[in-house]
Amino acid sequence: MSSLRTVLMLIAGVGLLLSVGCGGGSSSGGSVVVGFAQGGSESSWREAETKSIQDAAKDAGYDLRYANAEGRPDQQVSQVRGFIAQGVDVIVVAPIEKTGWEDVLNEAKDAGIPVVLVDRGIDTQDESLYATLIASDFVEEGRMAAQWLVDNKPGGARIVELSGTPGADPAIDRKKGFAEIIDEHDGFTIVESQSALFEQAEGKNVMNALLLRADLEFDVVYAHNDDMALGAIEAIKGAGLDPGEDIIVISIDGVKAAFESMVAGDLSATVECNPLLGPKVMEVIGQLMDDEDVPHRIISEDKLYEASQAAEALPTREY
Ligand code: GZL
Repeated sequence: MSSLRTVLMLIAGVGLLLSVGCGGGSSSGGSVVVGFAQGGSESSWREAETKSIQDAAKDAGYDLRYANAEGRPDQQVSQVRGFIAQGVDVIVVAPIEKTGWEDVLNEAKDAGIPVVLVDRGIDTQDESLYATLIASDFVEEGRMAAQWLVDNKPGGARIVELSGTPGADPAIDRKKGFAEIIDEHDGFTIVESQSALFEQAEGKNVMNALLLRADLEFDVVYAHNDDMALGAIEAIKGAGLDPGEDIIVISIDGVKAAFESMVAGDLSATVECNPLLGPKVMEVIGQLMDDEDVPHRIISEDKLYEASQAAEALPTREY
């Protein structure tokens, strides 16, 4: 074989390799640019989610641009608009609220930028505005918490609900699922429901105020996340009461501090809601960059843990 022919064959081979081997790369040919619009830092769950997405992007070799709206919905919409202006390859959003997304997601669609919703859903008539939603089933989480309660307090209960951020998908659906189950059982009533914004300090403040109310009697606290439950537990102890005995506290998320609280006998149960969504998000981004179909809804599996299981599970908790 002449050396010229060998060189030509090598060039053709390299060309072929390049043409089939660039799946997963950005339209510009460099590494995939991902804009991630996080909604806040209100809970330990969210800190774990942020880290998971940042770490997984690094492992995948993607260029992650990170914005955090710290609980301000308008700011989050502007940050998504900023990513569109930068021409990123894909936008990942953890929406603070369910509403207010149609305009900006239409702009992303017009710009040809796929959107991946992570951890919370949105209200829209147009399902084509996002490629997929990767999140837990929050109605089911609420049902699991309520089921534990009716099984473990069969005589009934007067329940205070500490709800999450108003307008947020998990706050709406955790309320709905919980109410659905307790409504089927006599003697279970929600005597008060207030938002504590998914924050521990706010959980403590709200519970302090409720404990001072002479008109309110309750023996259960259902918190939409662990941070608010842990704040409520501080307040209950501060009032000289025994959480787990005088007032039963149950919540959702399954963060490490919740397991520690269960081992200490304070929290009675928590429904795990996995924040380690990064690897799944990056897998989906890879598929989108390769023009593969992705399911429109990807549900993370959740599971309830009660205090008796906490000591054994604690060493294995990853967040
Ligand atoms: C759930 C997530 C919720 C967590 C909270 O996917 O949106 O928001 O339960 C968090 O702890 O702040």
